[in-house]
Amino acid sequence: SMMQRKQCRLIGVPVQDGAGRPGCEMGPSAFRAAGIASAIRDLGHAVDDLGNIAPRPTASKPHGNGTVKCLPEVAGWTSSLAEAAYSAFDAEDAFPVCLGGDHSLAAGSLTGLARRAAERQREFFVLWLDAHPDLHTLDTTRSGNLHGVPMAYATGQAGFEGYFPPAAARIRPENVCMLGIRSVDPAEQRILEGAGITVYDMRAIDEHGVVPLLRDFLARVAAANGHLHVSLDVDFLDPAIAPGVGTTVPGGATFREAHLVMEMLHDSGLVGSVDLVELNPFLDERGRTAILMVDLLASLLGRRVLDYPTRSF
Ligand code: HAR
Ligand code: MN
Ligand code: MN
Ligand code: MN
Repeated sequence: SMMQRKQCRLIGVPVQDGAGRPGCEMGPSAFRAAGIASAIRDLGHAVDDLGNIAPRPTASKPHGNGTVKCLPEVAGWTSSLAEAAYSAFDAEDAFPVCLGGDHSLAAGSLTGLARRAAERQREFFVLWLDAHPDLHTLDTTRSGNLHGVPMAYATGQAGFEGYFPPAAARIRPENVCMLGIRSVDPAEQRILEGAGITVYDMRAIDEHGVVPLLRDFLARVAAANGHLHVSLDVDFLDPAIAPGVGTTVPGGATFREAHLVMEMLHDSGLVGSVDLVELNPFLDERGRTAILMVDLLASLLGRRVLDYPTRSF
């Protein structure tokens, strides 16, 4: 078949210090209980479960914005995941999958993976599937929850120096596409306006459907022979189908919209790494959100209804 066989490397990142409420530390265990390794193996890929990483003690100054929570802890997770993701991405066919953990882990995954891509002279692209842009800086966050900042850190916004570890690599904002966005704080709106990030909110999905939006971005990645990283936040999905998350926002992607995104990503052959984040098993219902996230990853890795292409219409 045309399938590219991947060497999937599961990296458990049980961080919850970036979220406003506890529970995400159980995420990696829930993904494993939902059968993530066998779902990937059944598609013909290899799976190496590297276990869970631990945060590395990291020096971090106290921040003047007194609202920022758990800064040394999140800095420590960022440092250890940047290293673990870099190490796991040790071959062209290596396919790191970061099992969260809250979305603060993207500070480490994006910068560690981008460092490796840069060594290989591969342009690094990010598809950010989320209700939120997570584009606060340490100075603009009002909640103080650091799952709201990883995109600002990874794209090199000012104000992280001395608080977070120096970024292993910087993501070009022009190489980021956000899809499913429906909750943006005023400070994030201001950063977005100047940043050069492509943002497709839920209204764009309603008006056009996911197909032309994603097709455009994938064409840009393909033209650059880029590496595509997918960061999938549970709250991209509508809370009616994905209740296991601390930050539910109404009006999210439907079951079929989400699967169609994954199917298109698979067919593109461009994706080389993934984050699965914000799963909060304490808030889930009988594992349904964990199972849905595993099924979406399976679609991205080649699961389909029919074994042969039928898109001749
Ligand atoms: N923007 C809000 C804040 O900073 C909400 C951030 C929520 N982020 C996540 N991940 N749940 O996307 O508090
Ligand atoms: Mn997020
Ligand atoms: Mn979110
Ligand atoms: Mn690659």
